[in-house]
Amino acid sequence: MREEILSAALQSGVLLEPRLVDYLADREDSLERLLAVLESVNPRPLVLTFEEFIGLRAQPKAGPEIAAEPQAPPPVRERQEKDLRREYEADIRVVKDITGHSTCTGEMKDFSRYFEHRYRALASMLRTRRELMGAVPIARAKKMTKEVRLIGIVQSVKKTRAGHRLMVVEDEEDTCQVLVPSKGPAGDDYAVPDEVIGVVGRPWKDGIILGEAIIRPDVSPSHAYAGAEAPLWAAFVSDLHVGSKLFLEDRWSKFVQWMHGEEASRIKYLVIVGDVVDGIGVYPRQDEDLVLDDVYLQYEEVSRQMAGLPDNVQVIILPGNHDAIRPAEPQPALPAGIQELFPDDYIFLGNPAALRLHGVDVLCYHGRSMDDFVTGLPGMSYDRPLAAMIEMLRRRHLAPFYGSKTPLAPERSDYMIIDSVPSIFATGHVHGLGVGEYRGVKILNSSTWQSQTSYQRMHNITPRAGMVPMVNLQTGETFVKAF
Ligand code: D5M
Ligand code: FE
Ligand code: ZN
Repeated sequence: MREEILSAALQSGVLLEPRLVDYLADREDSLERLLAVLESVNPRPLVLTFEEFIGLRAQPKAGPEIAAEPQAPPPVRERQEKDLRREYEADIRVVKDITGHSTCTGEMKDFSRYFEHRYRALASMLRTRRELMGAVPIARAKKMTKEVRLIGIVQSVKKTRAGHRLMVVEDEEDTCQVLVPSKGPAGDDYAVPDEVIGVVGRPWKDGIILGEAIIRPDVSPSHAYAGAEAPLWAAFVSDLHVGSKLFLEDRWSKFVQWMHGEEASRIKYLVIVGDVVDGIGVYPRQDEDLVLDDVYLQYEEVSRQMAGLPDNVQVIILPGNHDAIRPAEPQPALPAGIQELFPDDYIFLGNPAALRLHGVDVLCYHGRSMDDFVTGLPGMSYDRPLAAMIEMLRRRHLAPFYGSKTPLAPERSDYMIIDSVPSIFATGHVHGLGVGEYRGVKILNSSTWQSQTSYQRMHNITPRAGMVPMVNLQTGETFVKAF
C-alpha cells in the first residue's frame, strides 16, 4: 500500500509528509481518498502535509458510523426565565492569535528574527523595572568595576562542581558569564534556557559577573482582576481525547446535561483548551488505546458529543498537541475541513489565544510547555500545574525553552510572549486540576475527560478527570464542579 500511495503522489508531482504516508499506509480506502484530494486541490502543493490532507477532506463522509443526533434527548430546561444566556449575546474579541498570520518558513533568518523579537519585547518590559534602572549592554557591563545591571537571554545554565550555577547570558552584541552562588540571595531562583532575564550583580574575576538578583518581567503586584459588567460565567475544559478507548463518555454526558440545569444557567462561554481528540500516532503504541483510528471520525464524534449542549452557550475551541494541526506552537486554529463538522457559531482559535470575553482579558494556552517546566525547573510537578503557570506569568512567556519538548515555530514575532497581563489564564494538557490566583490573575488548569493511559501510568501521571473549573467574569469568583 505504501508504495502505491507514494507512486500515486509522485505521478501527481506532489511530495507527501512522512506523517501523512504513515497515516495512509494502513488504511484500505487511502489510495482513493488521496487521489480524490489530489484531484480537488488547485494549485497542487509541492508538499502535502497531514493537516492539509485532513483539512481538505471537506466533504463529510456518508455512513452509519456516526449518528447525526445525540442518542439521548436533551433534558427539559428548567426555569427558562433565569437563562441569562438568552439575554446576553456572546461578546468576544480576539486580541492575539497566529491563525492566518503564520510566516514561518524554517529558514535561518527566521530563527534570528524570532529571538531578536523575543529579546526586545521582554527587555523592554524589564527596563521598566526599578531594579534594572541604568541597565547597560553586556559589552559595557563586562568592563564595570562596581555594581552591574544587565538584560540578556539565557544561552545556557550549568551547575558547577561546587553546586553553584554558571549561566551564559547574551544580548544583541555580546555574551557574558554570570555565576549565581547556591547560597547567595538568588540561590533558589532558577533561570531556564532561552528566557530573558535581568541580572543585578558585580564583577567577580576573569570577566565573570557574580549574580545577586535575577529580575523577571513578572506581573505587577498592583495588577487587579478587571471584571465584566454582565453577570456571566465562563467554564474551561480540555483534553477530551475523543477517539480514545479511555474517553469518559458517561462523565462528559453528565456535564453536558448539567449545562442545561439552573445551576449552569449563567455559563455563557465554554472554552476548550485543546486535545479535543486523541489523534493518531501521537505517542508510542497509541493505536492500542484507540476506538476510532481515523482522526476525521474522531472529530465527527466530538461534534456528536457536543451536540447536546444548550444553544446559547458560546463554544470556543483551541487545538492541543493531539489535534490535527501542526504541533509547533503557536498552533493555528483547526483546519476548515474539521471546523465544518461543527455548528456555524462555534469559534475556532489558535493555541495560544488571547481574547476578551465580555471585556475580560482571557489568555488560553493548551500548556505543552509544562512538560519542560516540570523537567527543567526544580520544585515543579505534574500534579501542581498552577506552579508552572505562575512561572510562565513571572517570565511573561508561555514556553521559554527552545528545542526541548515544546516545539516552537520561529514566527516573525514571538506569539508565546504574554505581552499584556490577562485577568484569566487557562491551561490544560497535564490532565490535572488547579484553580488559584497570582497577583490578580485567576489561574485555572482544566482537567481531562480521559482516564489514565498506559503511557501515563509509565510516566507516573495520575489524571484528575471530569472536573470543570469556571469563573464568574463579573467578580472573578471561581468554582469547580466534579462530574
Ligand atoms: O498529555 C498528557 C500528560 O502526559 C501530560 O501530563 C503530559 C504528559 N506527557 C505528554 N507527553 C509527554 C512526554 N513526551 N514525556 C513525558 N510526559 C508527557 P497529552 O498531551 O494529553 O498526551
Ligand atoms: Fe491531553
Ligand atoms: Zn496535551
